[in-house]
Amino acid sequence: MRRSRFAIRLLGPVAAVALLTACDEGDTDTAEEPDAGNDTVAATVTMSDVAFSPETVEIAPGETVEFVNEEQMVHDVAFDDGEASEDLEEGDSYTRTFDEEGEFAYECTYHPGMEGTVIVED
Ligand SMILES: [Cu+2]
Repeated sequence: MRRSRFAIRLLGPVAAVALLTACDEGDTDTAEEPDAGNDTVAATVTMSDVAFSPETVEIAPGETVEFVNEEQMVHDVAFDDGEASEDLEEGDSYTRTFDEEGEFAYECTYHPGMEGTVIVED
């Protein structure tokens, strides 16, 4: 009786470690996925300290912006026009190519006040 209880207690931590290991492998796989298309990235926006940096980027029509999450906190990139990334974990990136001129505001839906703008003009 005592032995089987001891065995059950041991299984808890082992299962937790197995789960963590599985998550790590998942992250690695996601990071190795190729970016959508092979458009040239004209600007990179990083996510760290619960902020987009730089908050405003200016590009020309047809250029691509890359958003990279550099911290251990899930963020996303949700544009006012409806375009949005998946949830981005540390090391994940999202790219969007802008063909039209205009100002494209976006935010992280998880963190109020975490927002930025992409300005597209010739
Ligand atoms: Cu966020």
